[in-house]
Amino acid sequence: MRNRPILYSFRRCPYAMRARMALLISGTACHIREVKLSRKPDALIAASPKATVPVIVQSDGSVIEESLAIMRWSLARNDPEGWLEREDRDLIEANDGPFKHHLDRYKYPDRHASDPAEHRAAGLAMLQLLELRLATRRNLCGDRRGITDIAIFPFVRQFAETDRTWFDIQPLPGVQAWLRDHLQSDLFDAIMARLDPWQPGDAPIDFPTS
Ligand SMILES: N[C@@H](CCC(=O)N[C@@H](CS)C(=O)NCC(=O)O)C(=O)O
Repeated sequence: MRNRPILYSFRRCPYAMRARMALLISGTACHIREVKLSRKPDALIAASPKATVPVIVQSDGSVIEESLAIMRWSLARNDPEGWLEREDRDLIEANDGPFKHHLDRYKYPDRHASDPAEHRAAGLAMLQLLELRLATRRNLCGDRRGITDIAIFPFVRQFAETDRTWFDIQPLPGVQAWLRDHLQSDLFDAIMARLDPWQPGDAPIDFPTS
C-alpha cells in the first residue's frame, strides 16, 4: 500500500505513544518511521519545521503535527471503543501543561536546575486528583478506557519510573492499578515494538507492525 500516511515516531516519547495507540485502535494503517531525536531526518523537518514527534504526513501532503490532533483525527475516522465519548479536555490540559512541567523538572533536575523534591511533590498533588476519580472507577472518565486515559498514562508512566520504589509506596492505589492495567494491556504492548531509526531509502515499515 503506497498511500498509507507516514508516521514519524519515537518509541519512548509519551506523545508518540498516545498517538500510536489511537492509530492502532482506530485501525489507521501507516508506514512508521522511527526518529532519532538527535538526528532528525530532513524529510521530517521539511514536513514539519518544528520537528517534534509524532507527525503524520498524509498521501496528499497534508501534515498533522500534534499528538492530540493525530488522536482526534484517527478516532474521528473510526472509534470502535468510543474513546471520544470519554474526553476530559481540562484533565488532558492539566497533564500536558502543569503535570508535564513538574515531570520534566523532577526527572531532569540537571537540565532544568530544579529541585526534584519540590516538583515530585507538585506532581504527586496532581496524581492525588486522579486518585479521587480512580478510587471509584477503573478509568478516568468511567470504567472503560477512553482518550483521556490514553492521553495521560504515558506521562504518569514516566513519573512513576523516575523512582519506582518511591512511587510504589505512595497512597495511590487507584492510580497504581490504573497504570498497571494500561502498561499490561495488549494495546500498549503492540505499540512498543523496537525499530531501527529510519533512513531515506529504507523499505516501508507497516504500522501496526506484525
Ligand atoms: N505538543 C507536541 C509535543 C511533542 C514533543 O515534544 N515530542 C518530543 C519527544 S517526546 C520531541 O519531539 N521533542 C523534540 C526534540 O527533542 O528535539 C505533541 O503533542 O505532539
